[in-house]
Formats: sequence, C-alpha cells, structure tokens
Amino acid sequence: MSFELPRLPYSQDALDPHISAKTLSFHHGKHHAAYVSKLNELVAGTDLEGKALEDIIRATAGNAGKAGIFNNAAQVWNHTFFWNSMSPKGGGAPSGVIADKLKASFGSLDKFKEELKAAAIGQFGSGWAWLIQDGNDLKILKTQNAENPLSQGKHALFTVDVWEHAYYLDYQNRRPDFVQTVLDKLINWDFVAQNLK
Ligand code: MN3
Repeated sequence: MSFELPRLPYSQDALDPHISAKTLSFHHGKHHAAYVSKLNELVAGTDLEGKALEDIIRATAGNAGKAGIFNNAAQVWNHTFFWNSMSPKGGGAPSGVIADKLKASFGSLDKFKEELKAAAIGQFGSGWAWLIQDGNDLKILKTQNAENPLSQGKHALFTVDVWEHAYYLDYQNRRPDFVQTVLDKLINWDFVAQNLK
C-alpha cells in the first residue's frame, strides 16, 4: 500500500484571485505530487513501508541518515495541512473558543496576524510559518525546509507555506503580501478550530 496525493479540498481555481489556478496546478499537481511519489520510492522495501505518515515523520526526524525520507514525508503532511488551512470562504474573523484563545495569547486578531506574518517573513529561505497549541496557549512557530511541529512533538493548528513556489507566480518576491492575503482572505477558521485539543 502506498501513499496517494490527496485531492485538493476545493477546485483548482477556487482561491483565485488570491492564489491562482496556475499556482495550485503546479504546487499541488507537481510539487506535492512529487513529494508523494518520492516518498513511496524511498520507503519501498524498508521497515517504514506501510507505516502511517505521522509515524514515518516521527521515526525519521533528526536522523541525518534518513533525511530524504523525512523531508518527503514531512512535505507530504505539510502540504495537505496547508490546503486544509485555507478555504474559498475563509478569512475574516473567527468566533467561539478559537477567537477567545487568540485574544488571550496574542491580545487581538491583528496582533496574531502581525506575529504570524513576522515569522513568515523572518524565515530565511524556504520553510513554513505555523500557529500551534501548547497547553492552553497558542504560539507562533517558524520552521525551515520540511521541518514541522509534529517532528518537534508540537501540535499544529494552521500553516502557511513560504517556499517561493507557493507564491512566486502570483506575487513574485512579495512574500509579505502573500502571507497577508492568506491571513485576511483565505485562512480556514473552521479547520483551525477543529484542530484545537
Ligand atoms: Mn510547497
């Protein structure tokens, strides 16, 4: 049994004009797909074959000899999490428990966005910016390349991909504008709330 590329949770043009169909066709159809096929190739015939994706990530995190498997497994997980972190009906302000927790941890929705954006911009080179839950607190985390909260024993609520392939066709070098748009127009608050422990 091998891993399959999950379908996008919306159509390829559903996030337009914020993220174009062209970007999603490459990002999901080529980049995400390549991580899936490379992962299948790398685990075939090893003791990791047939294991759950999360278990493969935890088993290979921090192991230099397994970096290839880790990178591809984590990138498969990260991208699926990223697609779900956005919605064509996203953006705006959350309500309920997630709204209360954001206020308690950051002071306001705008402060949360500022801190997430600062982490996303401050991630030098490729990586990810995350909202994570640590006990009762919500925190911002940035990770390099394929690294994710799971590999650090942390619990993810939301992510944005800040590899150039995530935004270059639509925003060129304007990573801050891309991240701001995701936070203002696309963030899937229902998904974020569902992820709360
Ligand atoms: Mn990507």
